[in-house]
Amino acid sequence: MPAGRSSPPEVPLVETDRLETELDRVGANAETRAFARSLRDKGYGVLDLGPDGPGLCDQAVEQTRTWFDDSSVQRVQDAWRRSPAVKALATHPRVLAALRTVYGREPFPFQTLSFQVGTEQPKHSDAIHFHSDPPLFMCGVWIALEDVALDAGALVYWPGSHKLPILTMRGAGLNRPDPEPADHDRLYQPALDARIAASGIAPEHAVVRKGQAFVWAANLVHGGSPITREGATRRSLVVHFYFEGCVYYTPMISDPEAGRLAVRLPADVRTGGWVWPRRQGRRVGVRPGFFAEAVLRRVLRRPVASRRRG
Ligand SMILES: O=C(O)CCC(=O)C(=O)O
Repeated sequence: MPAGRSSPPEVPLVETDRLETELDRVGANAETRAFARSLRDKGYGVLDLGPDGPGLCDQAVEQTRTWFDDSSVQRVQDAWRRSPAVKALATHPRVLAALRTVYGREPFPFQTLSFQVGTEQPKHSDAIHFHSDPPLFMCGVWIALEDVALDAGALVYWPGSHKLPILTMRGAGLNRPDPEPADHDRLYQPALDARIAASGIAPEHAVVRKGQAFVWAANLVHGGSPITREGATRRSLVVHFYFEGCVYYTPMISDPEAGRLAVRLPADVRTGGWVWPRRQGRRVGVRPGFFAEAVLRRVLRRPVASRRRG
């Protein structure tokens, strides 16, 4: 918990009117204030990693290059386990300090995804993949490892969509207590598409520079835009963060309305260990499959490559 606070907030400070008081309390500089207000109002904020950022980006590209020698590899999960530069970016002090201030709990990175080209990923909110109890203590940090060009499949996002109600599997029309990943494509995706169309929100693109981090709130709708220039690269690192002292779960296979959570055991990139889910300070049981997976990944320390479909 950040120094000077007695008990952790149940709602991220960035979602409350206590944000400005906190910015004053920590003596936040102009960049952090602008970042915090943008995250509050639009659901995203940009941070510059500072003088060491571009060099770390180059090293991260170099240290992950051989994974992409196989052109069918689309992404590499958890390269931080082998690449010191990826780990340094995922635990960058500027990012940790800004998140600590705006959320009011201690942030920890639990996963990294390395990309060489754009993902063209359909629109989604991370709150269907990773969520927390109390809610919204999760965010994504997208780091540009090279300057981003619009035609290289820039990250696309719908500003302000983080304020829409969180779409759950039941909210998307599922009438069972045991959602499966296939239900996501069948129900969640069309329901989210319809919700965004009805909102009238126009999409924007994250055309950021090498060494900048684009941070999105858990419920900001985002995805990868089409690559319109053949052969364009879009080297990037996505770092997913949780915050200490929460329950962590996978909403896509949970029934939060009935209190049935698929509780995860997230890795802790800072230490190489993990962070136990907790409610009111007490440990909460983890789904056995997730426990086994966490143990395996910790022992093997091996990044996982995913190939393009089709
Ligand atoms: O990098 C992209 O194009 C999308 C990444 C993304 O949506 C995610 O990791 O949640």
